[in-house]
Amino acid sequence: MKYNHLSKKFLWGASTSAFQVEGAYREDGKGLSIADVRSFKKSDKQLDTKVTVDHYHHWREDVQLMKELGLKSYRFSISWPRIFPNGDEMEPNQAGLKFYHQLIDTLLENGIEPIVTMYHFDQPLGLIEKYGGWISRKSVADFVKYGQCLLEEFGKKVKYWLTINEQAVLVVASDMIGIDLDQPIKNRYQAAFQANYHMWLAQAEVCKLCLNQFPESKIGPAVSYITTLPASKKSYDMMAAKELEDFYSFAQMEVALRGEIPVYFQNELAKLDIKIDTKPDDTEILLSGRANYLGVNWYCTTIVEANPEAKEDQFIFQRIMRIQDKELRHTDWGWNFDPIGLRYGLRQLSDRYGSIPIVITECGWSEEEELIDNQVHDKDRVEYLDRHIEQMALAVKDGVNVISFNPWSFIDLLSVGDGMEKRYGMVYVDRTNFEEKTMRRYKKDSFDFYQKLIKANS
Ligand code: BGP
Repeated sequence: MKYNHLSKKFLWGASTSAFQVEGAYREDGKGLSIADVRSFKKSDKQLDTKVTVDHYHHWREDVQLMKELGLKSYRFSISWPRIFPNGDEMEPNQAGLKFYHQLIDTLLENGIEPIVTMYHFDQPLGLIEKYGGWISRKSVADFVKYGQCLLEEFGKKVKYWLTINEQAVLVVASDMIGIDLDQPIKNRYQAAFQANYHMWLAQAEVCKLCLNQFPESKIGPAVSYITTLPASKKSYDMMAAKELEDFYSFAQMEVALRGEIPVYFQNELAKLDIKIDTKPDDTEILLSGRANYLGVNWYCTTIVEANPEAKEDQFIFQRIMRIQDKELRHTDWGWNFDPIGLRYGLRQLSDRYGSIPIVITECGWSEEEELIDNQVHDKDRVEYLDRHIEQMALAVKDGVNVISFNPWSFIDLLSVGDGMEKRYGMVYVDRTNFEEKTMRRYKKDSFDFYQKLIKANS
C-alpha cells in the first residue's frame, strides 16, 4: 500500500456542482439562477445549463458508477433555486428537497459520505432582480433561511457542509453574482466587495447555526486557493506574490476561520476608495460564526512578478504581472501542471491554521476529449491525479491534516468558462456542446486508475 500513513477513514472522493451536471433547469419547480442566465448568454458558443449531462435524470446510474469507482465521499452542491425557486419564498419547494433526500440516502446506503455545498455559483435570479442579490444586506437573511432549511432537512444525514464555493472568484468575475463587468472598475468593485462582505456575514451566521444544532458536523467555505509563487528571488517579486496570494486566497480563509478581516485586505479596498457599509454587531457575527474546517479548490500554481511601473497606491491587480513558466506543462487553457505546488500550498495552510481539517474539494486536469471505440485514454489526467495525490500524501506525512481528496470532476460536466469542450471527468458523457447524443456514460482510463488507487489504500 503506497499511502499507508493515511487514515483508513480517509475520504477518497470526487466532486461536481449542481448547475454543471443536473440540467432539468425548470423541472419540478426549480427557479432560474444567475448561473442559468449567464450560461444562456453564451448559448450560441457553448453548452448552457438547460440539460448539461442530465444528472437529474441519471443520478441513480451515476451513484452506481461512484460505488463502482469505490468513492468514500462525493462532494456536490444543492441547487439553491431548486429549494427556493425565487429565493424569497417562505416555504421550500418540496420536490427539490425530495430530489436531494433521495440522492443523499442513496449515497449513504452505498457507503459514500456526502460533502454538500450550499451555494455553488447559483443564487436565485429572483433575489438579484428583487434587490440586487448579494449587493444588498437583505441577501444575508435569505441565505440564512436557505441554510437553516438545509440543516433542518439534511443535518442529521450530512456531516460535511460547505457554505460558499469560491467567493473570491465571485468577486473578480462579478457577473456571476449579477454585477455587470462593463462599468468603471471602481463602481464594479464597490458593488462586488460589498457583496463579498455580505457573503462573509451570511456564511458566519450559517456556520453558527450549524454548529449550535450539530456540534459534531464540519462546516466551512470551499476556497479557491491558487498557490502564488514569485518569478524571482528578488524581494519585490516575493512581496508581489505574497500580496496577491494574501488578498485573493488567504483573506477568505482568515475571515472564515479567524473571524477577522485582515488589515492588508482593508488597505487594498481603500486604494480604490471602496467604502463598505457595516453595522456595529458585524465584528461579533464574524467572530462567533467561524468555520471548523476548510474546503480547498486547488488546480495549479501561478507565478507573478512585481509590475515595475506600478505605484504603491494602486490596487493589487495593477501591481502584479503574471508569468507563464515555460518549463511547466499546461492545459490548453493555461493551467499548469505543478504537483509540488500542492504540497507547498498545503504546508502553508498548516503553518497558518495548524491541524485544522482540510478537504481538497477540487483538483483536476482538463482536456478536449473524444470517445474512440468506446474508450477515452486520458493519460495526462491519470498522471495529474497520480502526481498530485502523491504530493498531497507527502503533505499529510509532513503533518498537514488533509482528510479527503475530491478531484474535479467525477463526471464530464459544463465547464464554467468553456462549456463541454473542456472536460474534467473520470466518466465520459456522450454529448457535445450542441448535440445531446446518447448521454451514455463511459469509464475513462482515469476511472480505472483511481479505482485501483482507492482499493489499494482504503
Ligand atoms: C472552479 C469551480 C468549478 C469548476 C472549476 C473549473 O472555479 O468551483 O465550478 O468549474 O473551477 O473551472 P472551469 O469550469 O472554468 O474550467
